[in-house]
Amino acid sequence: MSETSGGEVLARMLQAEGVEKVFGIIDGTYFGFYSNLHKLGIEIVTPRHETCAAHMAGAYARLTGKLGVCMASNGPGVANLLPGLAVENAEGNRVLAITSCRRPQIVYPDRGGTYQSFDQVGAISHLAKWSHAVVSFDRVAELGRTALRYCWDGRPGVVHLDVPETIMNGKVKAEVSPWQPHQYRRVDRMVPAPGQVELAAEMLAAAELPMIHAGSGIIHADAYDELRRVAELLHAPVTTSWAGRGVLPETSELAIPMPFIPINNEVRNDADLVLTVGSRLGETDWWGKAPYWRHPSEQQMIQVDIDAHILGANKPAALTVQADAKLFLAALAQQLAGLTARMNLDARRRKVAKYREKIAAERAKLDEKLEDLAVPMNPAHVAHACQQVFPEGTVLVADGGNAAVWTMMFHQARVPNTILSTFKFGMLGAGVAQATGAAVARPGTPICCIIGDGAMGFHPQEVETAVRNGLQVVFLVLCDKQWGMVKMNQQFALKPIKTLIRKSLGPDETIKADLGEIRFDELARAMGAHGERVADPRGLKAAIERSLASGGPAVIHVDVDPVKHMWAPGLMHFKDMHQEPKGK
Ligand SMILES: Cc1ncc(C[n+]2csc(CCOP(=O)(O)OP(=O)(O)O)c2C)c(N)n1
Ligand SMILES: [Mg+2]
Repeated sequence: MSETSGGEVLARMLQAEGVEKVFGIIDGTYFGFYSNLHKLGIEIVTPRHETCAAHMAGAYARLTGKLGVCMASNGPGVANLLPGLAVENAEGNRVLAITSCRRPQIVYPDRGGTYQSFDQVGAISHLAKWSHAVVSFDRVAELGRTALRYCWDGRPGVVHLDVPETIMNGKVKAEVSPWQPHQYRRVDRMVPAPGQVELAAEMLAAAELPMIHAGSGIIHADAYDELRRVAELLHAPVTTSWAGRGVLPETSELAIPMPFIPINNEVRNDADLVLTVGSRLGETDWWGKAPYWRHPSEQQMIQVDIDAHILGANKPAALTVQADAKLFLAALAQQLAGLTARMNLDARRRKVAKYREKIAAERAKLDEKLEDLAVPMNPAHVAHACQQVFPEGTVLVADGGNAAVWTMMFHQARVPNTILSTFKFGMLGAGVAQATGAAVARPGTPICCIIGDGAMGFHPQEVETAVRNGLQVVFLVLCDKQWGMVKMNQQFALKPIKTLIRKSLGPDETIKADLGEIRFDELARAMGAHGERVADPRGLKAAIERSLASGGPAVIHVDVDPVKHMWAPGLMHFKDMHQEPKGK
């Protein structure tokens, strides 16, 4: 037995788990942890705000399928980490947070006046899958294994381990070599019961108009090919959750892109059987309820999920299957291959062709906005130009507000798992760190981040993180000098008729909705990045090309027409979503 610290034990466990990166800001209270990460060759990526460490870990986890690990130091570091953990847990990203806390003798409970201390587990346990403190050195390894077991069990989310500074740094005589992951957690995929696969295949073959609803469980299971195969065998249209967008490339005739909400509603009302895979059917899926979906009395559901707590949670299911999505869909495809002769494929084809016509018409209507060449530009140009200039398969990060709505409407998801946002949380500013985390996950390829001027103001400092770490993120900041999305809501709340007639109220008619200007291009240059400012849509592509050619991070300050920006397409559906669906 040799001398070791709790920090070393944890670092070695992470190494055994294959962890290659840890995101966080250094501090003396866990020197024993990160100095060992460093010694073992695990890279420490340091943002300039702890909440960004959580988002970077989340984006990294989602894009790589690996565990995202972040760390923060007791008191202020952990307090700064909290919003990021709340968001990453909500989004369902596999993030392990390791934090330091003060010595066990003076915390849990606080002796009264303990420096840099609060009830970290108490706070995080409300926003994580599991959160516990280590109470003595002999439990570091055991609780580390428990944390890792939770990380890989059920729906991904945040798991937290709080480790006292004395245990992190203090040395004791102990066994150093960690258990291997298969010795303490499930490492194989969960196999579906064969009888359930057969039954699902029979139901889907017999259905008149089956459809598939796919969530981000498809991403976590890497089940894109299997999803496509099942959809093709059934000739079933595929809708997705917002976070699942692109799991079936939108170039497929069976893909019903999420932004075309009325067509999504139509598909969901036509289907007599829904195969839901890896989705909770949450509020952004309108809870699976009428009138957005057909009433359960006329629409059966087969629900497949890795997490038993999701099955039948929001919509009644005729068949619930707890299984890995990839294995289930692969087995289902095998079964379905023998049943195609029994399917009413002609009827399904006719329906899908109708949906395609409607999508094309809707697309053409939206694309009329691209003919608008006024200065400052119509925001429609931004995502469109990005898709033309960035290489195919570039990860696109859409931050919140109207900037995200415009981005979603003018981007086509052609490659699975290439869109990041905070779909469930709508956390302004998270996109900055998601983009830098994405660049760590996809080294050597540029990342595109489209973000509002309000949101960029939350975390512009992370441009320096990108510079320091050689991460090629191109930020396109849509500058309307207002909290655009909220200003639009306010206008309708305050003076709806005048808003409809004039399109915009006067400067003193809204409440604190306007912002001053930050020259994001100049700010970028001050941090060592490339900076551009563009207001003319005819100059946009060239600005993106120059930014990419700079080879490093870049910020393009894009002046958009503030009134057109407020009138983002599809906003009324977003407002509707905030009400309980009226169907029983
Ligand atoms: C952290 C955070 N604070 C507040 C909100 C509420 N909110 C939603 S959209 C929005 C305005 C966004 O402004 P901006 O980032 O400039 O984007 P725009 O809508 O102007 O494109 C606000 C304040 C939020 N979603 N997230
Ligand atoms: Mg704005």
